[in-house]
Amino acid sequence: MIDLYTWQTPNGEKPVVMLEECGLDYRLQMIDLSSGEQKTPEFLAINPNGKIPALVETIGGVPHAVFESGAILVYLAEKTGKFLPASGPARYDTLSWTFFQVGGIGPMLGQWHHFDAAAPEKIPYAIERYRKESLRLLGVLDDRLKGRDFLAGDYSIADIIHFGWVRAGLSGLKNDSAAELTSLAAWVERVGSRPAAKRAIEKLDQAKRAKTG
Ligand SMILES: N[C@@H](CCC(=O)N[C@@H](CS)C(=O)NCC(=O)O)C(=O)O
Repeated sequence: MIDLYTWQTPNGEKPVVMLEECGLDYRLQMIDLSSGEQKTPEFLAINPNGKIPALVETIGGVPHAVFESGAILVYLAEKTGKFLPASGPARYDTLSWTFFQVGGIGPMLGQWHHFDAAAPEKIPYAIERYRKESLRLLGVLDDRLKGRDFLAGDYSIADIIHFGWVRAGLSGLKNDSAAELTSLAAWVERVGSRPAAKRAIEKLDQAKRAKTG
């Protein structure tokens, strides 16, 4: 059985979409970030970095933990043989765009949101630095998607890993910059219309409400 430790955030959503796409059985274990459950000794034993998502699969009574969303998606793709080509250029194309999210889109949009909306002090230099880099990265995705349906050939973990972040990023953008990212906006619609993506969003929402009341 697979236990997914997660919360309703763009990083937390990625493996839920993947599990739904793969049709695997799993249990959602909600880790309430607002009450610090990600830093308990029990959770740190699963992910020493104290962040969601993390997955534990118990096979033959032996639990095996995987953390970092990119590693979790690769693990599930290799387990099922889905959404990541097994070899050759298509595999590395998919991995390149997958890790573009982990190393670029996630950290940059995350810092932008932090300095723009969450930081107790408004620091114009920090807001501008991360806003500019986030828009540049979103522009790279938009260019990539011109004339293509998905980031790396067929629908893959590269699309799954970007979906929540790009959806949140575009909805947070004021009209001016979002208007130019038309290929990316069309891709968000395309990925978001998949039944698995809809189920994942709904299941996370329900599980969060069940936990927080
Ligand atoms: N690189 C990590 C990032 C994970 C991450 O930043 N998770 C956030 C939620 S979106 C978290 O757990 N934050 C709680 C904390 O830092 O205490 C991944 O892709 O899995």
